[in-house]
Amino acid sequence: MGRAFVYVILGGGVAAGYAALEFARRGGYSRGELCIISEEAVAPYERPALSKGYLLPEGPARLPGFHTCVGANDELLTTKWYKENGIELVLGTKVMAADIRRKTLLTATGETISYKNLIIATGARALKLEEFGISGSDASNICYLRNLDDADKLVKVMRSCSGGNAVVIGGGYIGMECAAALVTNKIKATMVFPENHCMAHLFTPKIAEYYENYYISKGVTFIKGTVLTSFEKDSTGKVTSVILKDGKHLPADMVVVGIGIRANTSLFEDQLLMDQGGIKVNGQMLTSDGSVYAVGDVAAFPIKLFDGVIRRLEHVDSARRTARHAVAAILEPSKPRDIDYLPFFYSRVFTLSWQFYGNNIGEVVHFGDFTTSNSPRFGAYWVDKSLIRGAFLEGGSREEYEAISNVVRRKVKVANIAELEKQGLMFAIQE
Ligand code: FAD
Ligand code: NAD
Ligand code: ISD
Repeated sequence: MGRAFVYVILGGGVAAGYAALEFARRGGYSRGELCIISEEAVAPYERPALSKGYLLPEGPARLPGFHTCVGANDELLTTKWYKENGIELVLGTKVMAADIRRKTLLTATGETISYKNLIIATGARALKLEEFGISGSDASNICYLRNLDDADKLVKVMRSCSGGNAVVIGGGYIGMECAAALVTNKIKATMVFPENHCMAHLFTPKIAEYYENYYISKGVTFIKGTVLTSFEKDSTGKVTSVILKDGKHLPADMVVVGIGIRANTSLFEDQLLMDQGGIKVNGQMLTSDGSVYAVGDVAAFPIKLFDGVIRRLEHVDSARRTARHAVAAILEPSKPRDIDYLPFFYSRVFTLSWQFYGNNIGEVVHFGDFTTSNSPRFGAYWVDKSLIRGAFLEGGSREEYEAISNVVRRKVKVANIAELEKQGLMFAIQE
């Protein structure tokens, strides 16, 4: 049993949705020639909503409201849209094997799907505590967060824990956004992570201090520089406390775990070149096989702005843009154009909102007011070899974010660090 398509998008997440829209806009396929195969049961959606709007106690975001591509203020691609645009959605279908030489995919239902061009958009999976030697994280009140099912479990568990205690494992994006959601849902949150401060991969100690103090003012507790070793459970298998390395017991009605991800590369590891834990592609998102592209979290691609260094980015803007770029490369092979991507990360928690552009390398120059919790506006530049390489801003306007992104994209020269510090945000605005 089998079906044949010209174009197959494997994975039905953010990148798949944006790739579909790009195909539809360019019109480079006929009805029935393009499909998306996804393990998930629903059409592609804006994954970032799962740790933000989806977790709100009042008026939470729900599908179909946040299907792609509303996160980029573009069309809402409902199931009906895919039908109208002749794109087949093969949902609830996991691909178990891929044969790059034969150009076929084998699904869990035993179907063989063949393609002429494949776009791999398999994203990533949440790392499990078991991978760090800690068992029991399948308990009914322990939550990971990667997909809609995880988010539904989290909402259900939160609703059953109102007024109770949550322990959040991990001080990265999931930890920070979920801790904010927990206290907003009237659940006391204690964050536990091994680093000295939150968001250690991006924030400077000074930036982190601001957010930690803000979180503390909202009732979040931080336990830093340590890890958990095990869980204590009741007779029903529910976690009742988290046990830390120093033997301390943290009472827990629920646990949220955000300890990083692994790109979903396993179908291709012995068939395509890998790099940075992902599938290596060139500037057109083409893998080491001439018919196969990779986009989104799974793709390791050259960043022109970083002198062609290969990076795998785990962020939504990158998924959207690499997806569109791959489709353009497929449909316009005569106009090969290398992606020129400016890395962009952001988060929104409580009433705070920040954006970061570029690379956090070099000397850090902070600016703005780090003391107010009321409409704060502060940030930092990263300066390497006298050039602006990265910029962070909390509480900026659209124009201000555009200004900091511009100085990073242009690698503006810094003649005098003290002057940059004095000018702060004005440096970017005046450039
Ligand atoms: P995904 O969106 O993960 O999609 C991968 C798809 O592939 C899934 O549908 C999956 O089921 C499917 N799949 C995988 N393997 C198979 C298989 N074998 N067979 C069939 N289907 C398969 N980034 C930001 O920049 N800002 C944010 O605020 C932000 N918030 C986030 C909040 C959460 C809760 C999460 C989990 C991530 C967030 N991110 C954010 C990261 C962002 O969502 C990802 O970078 C983005 O989703 C990557 O898109 P993707 O299409 O590559 O992968
Ligand atoms: P992360 O990489 O942001 O953070 C992982 C954290 O896990 C680290 O900061 C560390 O504190 C912690 N950690 C690592 N090993 C640990 C251990 N053994 N015990 C305890 N803590 C440990 O990853 P995440 O927060 O899990 O996020 C998952 C993915 O979702 C990432 O790709 C992220 O980019 C994406 N995401 C992004 C956003 C955003 O961009 N706003 C929001 C949510 C999720
Ligand atoms: O990019 C995003 C983001 O951060 C969200 O919360 O998309 C979603 C929403 O804008 C879609 O509802």
